[in-house]
Amino acid sequence: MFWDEKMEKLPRDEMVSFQEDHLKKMVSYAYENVDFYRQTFNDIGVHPGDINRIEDISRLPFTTKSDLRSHYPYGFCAVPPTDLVRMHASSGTTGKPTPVFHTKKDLEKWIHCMARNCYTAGIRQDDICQIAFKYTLFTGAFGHHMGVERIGAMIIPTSSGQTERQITMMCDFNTTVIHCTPSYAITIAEKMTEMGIGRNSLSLRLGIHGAEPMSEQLREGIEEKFGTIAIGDYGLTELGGPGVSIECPEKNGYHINEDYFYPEIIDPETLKQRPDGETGELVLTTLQKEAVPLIRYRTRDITSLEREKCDCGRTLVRHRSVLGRTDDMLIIRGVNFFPSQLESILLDSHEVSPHYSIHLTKEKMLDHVLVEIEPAPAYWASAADVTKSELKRKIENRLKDLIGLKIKIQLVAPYTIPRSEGKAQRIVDDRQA
Ligand code: DLL
Repeated sequence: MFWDEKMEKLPRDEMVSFQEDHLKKMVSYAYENVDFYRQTFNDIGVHPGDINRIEDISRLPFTTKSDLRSHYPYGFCAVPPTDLVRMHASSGTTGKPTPVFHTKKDLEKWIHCMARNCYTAGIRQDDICQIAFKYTLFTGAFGHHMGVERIGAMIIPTSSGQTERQITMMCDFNTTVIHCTPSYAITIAEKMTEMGIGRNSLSLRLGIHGAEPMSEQLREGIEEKFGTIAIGDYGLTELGGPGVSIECPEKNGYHINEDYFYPEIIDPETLKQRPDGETGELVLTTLQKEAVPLIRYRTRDITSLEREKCDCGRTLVRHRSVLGRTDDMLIIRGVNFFPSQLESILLDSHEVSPHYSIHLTKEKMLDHVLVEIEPAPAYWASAADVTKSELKRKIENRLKDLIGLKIKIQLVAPYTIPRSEGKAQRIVDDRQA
């Protein structure tokens, strides 16, 4: 049941004392080895010796992505470059990538977190795992690869793309676990339909899907199309990649590897901590990193924490599904919402396929949203125009009920919206144009 039973089931008081001990060491280590931390601590008059209890973390300054950017490339490294054994970088397509580095020890700990996560999801030694995250600078494929390898299951490192070949390999080699983004899972499922391959031709039983939000509707769609249980995993390059947290089969929140990453939720405006159960921005502090220690890193991801014991027996704190990033939040005529909130409505209707695109424009100084959705091919081919108009109106009304804003829907022909092989690009922002 457990990869690392002692730590996964550690009583709360023991976890807190473990975290306090590691936080103290981490803060001194960062202060002594990273100029940025020495300077920011000195600026606000905090010395590592002032940090004794876990609550003292709130006295420390935050670290942001722009701090990392302004110290590109090696500014946050606490070790000489000769001690580094691996670099990865964020998947952003504009500007310089945000790099992360690993020492030999970091790599070993990352592997441990990923093995723990993959085991929690349900991977066992006799599984055949097809890794359909892209093998590049992106952390997704390498992280999953190393975790599965540690468990001793077989890996098929297909990477993402070449979807027909991907499916053929799943059939021929009896793949039991697929690792990919939720949106690529949908692309694969759609290609299977095109190829006339049903879920019964596959041996799949489990999917691990991360790197982007997966609404409950999207999860249900994936599970139904593949006949799998779909588990979400979460992480970010700056903290090393996947390996921060994962759902267990209870699907009741993501268990955080809190012996490696200390989580807080803050109000992104006031920067004050928020209590368990309240939604806000996730902030993470590395407790064991050697190459790039990060203190109070603002992930920009919106979620909440739950500390009640999970039915799986793990005591590790959980975060709820990430709603989205603060920088992806849309503010249209004063109403705030995340694309993932629209997704649950858009996918709630069997006439609609799970492909949509959100277009933002500016008209007469006001922001406008138009959501393009693709009806399912069979519906599109057979439904009368009047039925299609009704579907459009029905979805518009549901969206209005959910977010209190009239959002225009446009039905577009099947296969019009570009398919994802990694993280889906759902938003087209033409407001500057
Ligand atoms: O996406 C690492 C990863 C790879 C995680 C594979 C899980 C599986 P980045 O490219 O740096 O790293 O993007 C990190 O993606 O801050 C979130 O906004 C988003 N994200 C990652 N996992 C999830 C998830 C990888 N399960 C950013 N749900 C993060 C929602 C997620 N958003």
